[in-house]
Order: sequence, then C-alpha cells, then structure tokens
Amino acid sequence: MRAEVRADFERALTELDGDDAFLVRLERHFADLRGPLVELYGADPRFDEQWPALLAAVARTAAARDPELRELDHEREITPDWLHREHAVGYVAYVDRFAGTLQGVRERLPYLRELGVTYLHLMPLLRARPAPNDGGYAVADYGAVEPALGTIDDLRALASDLRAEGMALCVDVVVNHTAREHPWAQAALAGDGRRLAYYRTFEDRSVPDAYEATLPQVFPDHAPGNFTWEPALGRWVWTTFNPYQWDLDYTNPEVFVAMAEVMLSLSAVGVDVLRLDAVPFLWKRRGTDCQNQPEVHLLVQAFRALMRIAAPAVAFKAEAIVSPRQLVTYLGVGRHEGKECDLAYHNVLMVLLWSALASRRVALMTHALRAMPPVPRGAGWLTYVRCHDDIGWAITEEDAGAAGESGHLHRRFLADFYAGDFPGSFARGARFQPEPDGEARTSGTAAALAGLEAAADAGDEEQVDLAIRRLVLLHALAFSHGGLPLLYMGDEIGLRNDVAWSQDPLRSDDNRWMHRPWMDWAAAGRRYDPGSVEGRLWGAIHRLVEERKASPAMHAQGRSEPLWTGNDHVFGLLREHAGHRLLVLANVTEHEQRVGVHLVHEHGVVPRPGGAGRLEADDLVLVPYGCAWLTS
Ligand code: OTU
Repeated sequence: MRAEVRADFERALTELDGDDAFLVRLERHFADLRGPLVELYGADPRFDEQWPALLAAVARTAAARDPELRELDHEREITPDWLHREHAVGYVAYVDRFAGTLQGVRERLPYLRELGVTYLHLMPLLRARPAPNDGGYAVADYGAVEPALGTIDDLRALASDLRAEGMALCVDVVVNHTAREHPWAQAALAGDGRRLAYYRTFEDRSVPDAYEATLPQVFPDHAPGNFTWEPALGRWVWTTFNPYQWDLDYTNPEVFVAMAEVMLSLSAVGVDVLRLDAVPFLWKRRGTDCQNQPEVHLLVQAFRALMRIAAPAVAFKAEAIVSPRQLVTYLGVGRHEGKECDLAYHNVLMVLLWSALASRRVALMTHALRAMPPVPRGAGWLTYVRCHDDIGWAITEEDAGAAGESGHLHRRFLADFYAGDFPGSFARGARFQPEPDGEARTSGTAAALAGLEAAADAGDEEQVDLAIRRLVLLHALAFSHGGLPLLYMGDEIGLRNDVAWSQDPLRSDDNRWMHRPWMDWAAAGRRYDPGSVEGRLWGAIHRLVEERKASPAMHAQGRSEPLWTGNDHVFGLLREHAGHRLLVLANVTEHEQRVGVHLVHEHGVVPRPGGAGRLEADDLVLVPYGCAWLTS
C-alpha cells in the first residue's frame, strides 16, 4: 500500500472491528476500494461524511454474515473459478412465469436438478412500481420482494435451498435507475433537495438538448428521448429507458453508498451473483453516447472491492450489451484487471449464432469471433441463445466487410428473416423498435425463431425435425463455446411465443413480452416421451449438459480459437484448457456437409462424431445441423 493509502487504512482500522479473515480482506482490497472513490469523489465534501458510513456498512455486513455463508466465502476464495468450470450450467426464469412465487420455485428445484443446473438467475423480483414496470426493472424498494412473489424471508429460504442443491442464485441489481415511485424519487418530488440530488434533473431543455445531440435512444418507439418533463418538479428528469425509470446521479457519493448498501443487504440474504443491470450507463459525459465512460469502471471496481471485503462469496455479472472492445472492459482490463466482473453476456456470439442459422454461412461468424478480444484473466463469458430482451443485430460494418457483406444489408436481412418476411424464412418472430432504414431488433422465443412454431402449426413433421435440430445446434454451440451457458426458461422444451402478450394493455406497447411466456408444465411433463417434441429437445439438451460437465476443455478460462474449416457451411472452434482439447464442428445447414478429416487429425482430436456425423473416406460428413464435439 502507498503511504497515504496506508494512513487511510490505519485510520479505518481504528474505527472497525472484525475477525482475522475480515481484517486480512480489508487490507488486501482496501486500496481497490478507496482508490477509485477518491478519484471520483475526493474533491466532494459529501465524501468525507459518506466514507465512514460505507466502511461501517461493510464491516457490519461481514460481522453479521451467516455461518453457512462464511463457509461459502472460504470455499469460493479458494475456488475463484467456481462459475467458470465445465460443470457450471445456468437457467434463467421469471419467478411468476416459472412457478408462481418464490415458494413455488423452491418446489420446482427437482426439475432444475434433473436438468443439471448449477446457477439460477431469477428475473427482477424486488418490489417494483405497479405495472408498467419494465418487467420489474423499475424498482420501488430494493429492500423488499415483490409482494405477489413472496417476502425477503422466502428469498432467504430459497437461497438456502439452492445452496443445499449446489446451485447459486443470481439476482438483478438495477443500478442505473430507480422507479419514479421509489422513496428517493418521491421525496425529490415532495421538495427534498437532498434526494433531488440523487437524480439528474434540469430546469430547462438547454442541457438535455446538448446531451441529446450525441445520445442514442434505447426504446425510441415506446419511450422516445432520454429526458422526461416532471410537472410536479418543474424540471426535466434524465430517463434513459422508460419515463418512469429515473437515472441515478453517480457523481453524488451518497448514491454510490446507497447502492452499495443495497448490494450488501442482498449478500446477507444469501444471493450469490449480482447482475448489474444496464451498467454501461452509470456515468454521463456531454458529447458522448454516455455509455462505457472510464468512471463506470471506477464504480464497478469499488463495488466489487467492498463486496470482496464484506462477502467474498458474491460474484458480479455485467449486463453490458456493447461492442466487443468495450464489453471486455467490464471483465477487468488494464489497471482494473481482476477487479471488475466475473461474467459478462457474450451478446456477439448470440447474434452470430442466429446470423449463421439464417444465412447458412459461417464466414461472418468465424471472422467476428476471431476478432474478439480474448477474455480477460480470471473472467468468463455468459453464453446464451435467447434471453428476455430483444436481439439487437450488433454486426459491425467492419466484420461484415471482412466476410464480403454489407453490415446494413445483413442486419436488414436478419430483421426481415426473423420477422418471417424473407422468402423461405422458417421464423415467426417480430420486429422490435424498427428504424426508417429497414433495420430492426427482433423479438420471439428461440422456438419461434428457429422454425418450430411454424412447422408445428403446419403439422410438417420434416420441418419440426429440422427446427428441433436447429435449436439443439444453437445450444450445442452456446454450451461449448466457453463460458457459463444460460438456458432461457422453456427453451429446453421449445416454448413458443406467448399468444396473449398483446392483450395486456400494460404490456402491449413492448413486444419483448412475446418471448416471455408462462412455463408450460404440462408440456414439460412430456419430457420423457421420446416421441414428443419436448422429449426430443429436453433429451438432447440434457445430453449436452451431461457431456459438457465431462469436458474440461469447456472451462470458461480456456483458450478459444475459431477455425476456417474449408467449408463455408461448417463452423469450427478449437478449445484448449489444462491439456484438454475439444474441436467443435457445426453444420449450420439442413443438408449434409463435409470437411476433410485431416482437419480433425491436425488438431489432435479423435474423429468420433457420434450422432452428429460419420466418416467417409477422407471426409467427416456432418448430418443436417449436426454439431460434433471431438475430444483428444
Ligand atoms: C436491461 O437491458 C434489461 O435487460 C432490460 O430488460 C431493461 O428493459 C433495461 O435494462 C432497463 O432496466 O437496453 O434493450 O447495454 O442494452 O441494459 C435492453 C445494456 C437494454 C443495455 C441494457 C438494457
């Protein structure tokens, strides 16, 4: 520690109490916490008052830590890759749509155990404003559970059940904004100047207009602009997302401390992973898009450091749907190496999977993945096929150009294709926030986008079979790419679009609700029937889970190299970890495809494709949509 930091540390020690382990952690991470905060707030007189309160909250959390959680702290300190190992498999679900209540989720744990799940992300469950509330992303009370779902005690009980099952619980921390109904915002509306300073508000349009000149819009259709006029306040409020989601002002150290306290209380309830929602937006700077500013990384590092001192078992996951170069920074690069999040969504992989499926070509995917910066040390990706949000076709001109395509035309093609508007398309999705130039984002469940919905409606068995193969292929790639794979609720049984979403007036302006269907337990009950769609899908995905768990090369911190296979319809990926090798070969078409078997031998793996293909003379022949995992 540098001398002046040492002095701060010694001073902190005089005020704090804790056991030996706590004091060791405090010393180890002190500079990582104090440093960024001094950089951000050193000149702000409010900081001197907030700092002791923050330290006290950290010490209190550590002291009150449940013995079971303390044990977990030790366990994860010696197994820092616990989320990155090959046995890790995630599942994402809405509490109400999956099981009604938190108590209901507890009763459904056998289903998740059966599937091999080790990590459960429950969609926003803290008390939100009444609908519309952006699926819970407009929090009115970070200290309470949504009453219809249960109580904090139910959450604690669920976390404990999960722990007994070897499953970790991930919960959203909506850090960028609160609901307009949150007590801080309500106090501000009632004239409380201190709370008003938690938000970014402006007396007239001059400053908002200056920002708008370079700000993109997240929901231009149903929530245009980034500012909302509040008559009660007589001011414009910064609202990046919906008008009822007020952006917090992180230039105010009180806001940092208030959010730190939210995180600390969640750790005390037994939450294992914090999903930092919309984290790129935390710091605004005029003349920029107000995302990924360097200060965001100071904030994330400080949050992380305080959690490492208070409750080291808790991991961080970044929700940052930004360009690859920006994305990796949330996993800690440069001076933040090893000090930010453990996990971040690999949005680019998800987009490329769907792009390859629609175009039946892998050049773009291979090129774009080869151009991805390597995953920073000690961190890993979250890989996934679908999630609760729309798919934004994040394909850059640069990557498209390298594959001989136009970025604009390809993005437009994908928007058309997945809306079912392109000749020969098998998809049944919908456009989300369409733009005047024909581009759009896409909504729809994996089953709808992969053609299962259309095929089943048409009663076309051959197409149903192809759709199932597509879904299995996408999951086989997400599971073997390297990273913690996430299954989105219902994809394991091919849940179709929710037909009723648009009849709910509180949701009908946002078609993302189309791909947030209710779990169909009757359909899930058919998972053992090998003749049913559910049985075929569930069986195949369950096999992927099992095989993944036995494949050390899938460790998230392994080396990943996309390969040119000599066939533009076959994607190749070589993985290596701790002396284990895996070659993934994936046919993205409905026809058989061949690759020279020399490719397999060259990479030191055995050409044993199982059901994905066969050997024929000098070729490895992959069946339609076949994905082979070849090991050494
Ligand atoms: C997230 O998504 C959530 O996943 C959404 O469901 C919420 O609506 C939103 O935050 C607001 O809380 O823009 O289109 O780079 O892309 O935070 C979805 C991150 C979003 C953003 C992301 C955001």
